[in-house]
Amino acid sequence: MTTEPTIVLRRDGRVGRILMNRPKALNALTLDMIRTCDSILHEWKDDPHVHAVVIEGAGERAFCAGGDIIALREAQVSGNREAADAFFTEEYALNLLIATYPKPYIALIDGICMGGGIGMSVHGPYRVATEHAGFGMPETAIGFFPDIGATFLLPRLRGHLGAYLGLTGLRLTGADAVHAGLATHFVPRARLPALSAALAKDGPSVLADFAETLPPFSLADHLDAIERCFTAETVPDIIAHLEREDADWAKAALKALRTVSPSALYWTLQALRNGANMNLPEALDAEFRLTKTTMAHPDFAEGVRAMVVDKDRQPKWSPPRIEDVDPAVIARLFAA
Ligand code: QUE
Repeated sequence: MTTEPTIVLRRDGRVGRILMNRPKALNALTLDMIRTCDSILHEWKDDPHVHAVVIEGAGERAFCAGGDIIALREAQVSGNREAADAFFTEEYALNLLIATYPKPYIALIDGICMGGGIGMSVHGPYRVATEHAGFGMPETAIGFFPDIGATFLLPRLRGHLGAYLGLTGLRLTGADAVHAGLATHFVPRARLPALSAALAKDGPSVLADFAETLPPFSLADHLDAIERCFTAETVPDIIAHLEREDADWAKAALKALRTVSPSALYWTLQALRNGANMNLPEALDAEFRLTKTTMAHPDFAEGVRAMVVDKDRQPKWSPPRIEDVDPAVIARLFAA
């Protein structure tokens, strides 16, 4: 029996190619995958034949759905903090390596790109999104928080879009991701093979030839209202502002906020606020510390159970309501 490698590496013309290859698991990142990417990026850094790196996900459904949170949940519930620490230490180091990589790093994002998948793409200089791309940071739905440097990235999006995305977990299409600044180029799926071949031949300068004119930002008419609502100081204030907006986008946002972990809303808003004043290494360090305290909260194991393990989508949050979250309990998670 042969097992498929979870990362497929290939040299092709002027580029080194990385394929995340767990299509049935939506290319969710295991520690092995993170280690393989880290070591090849170090090797290619000093390889004069590799002028740029191109990363893609296998299959049509996903670029990368995130981290292997099933394994992380098991590590947490069995008290194996070393395993969780190793995962996040190495994942965040890889995010920083991508952010500081001395050669062009080009992500071709066709399908969902969430959490750890954002970490594998958005820190690089070139992020190509197709009409099938879906960008999201849905960690509040699993009782976690937007990590992988998202506490650095999200507060820097315009008009408090980052708080909107990070709290609700709602997804952006590929074109909207370009408008929001998460992606840099919009290229139809049908042209990706030609783009990929051209990148191997001529490097990132070909991107401009493939990028399509963007359709309008679907949130364009709501940006002012999003800013008004998500600039609010506290989670209950954001809810109160949204309740005053008589619009479908606000109803969808409210529905999302009332579904995800109430505690995670609180610690996510605080983490995003803190990250606004940090550089990327500082934000990743703060995120690492926050993984320890938030994963020990019952909502993490319960959220992963409900959304990914049992898939019943009926998490029992503690406390169950936004109104019952004690801000002092949240504050302690940041002091640890
Ligand atoms: C929220 C999330 C994640 C999620 C579902 C959510 C997430 C993540 C996965 C995921 C998906 C497929 C897999 C896997 C994990 O799902 O971050 O191992 O095979 O990684 O509602 O934040």
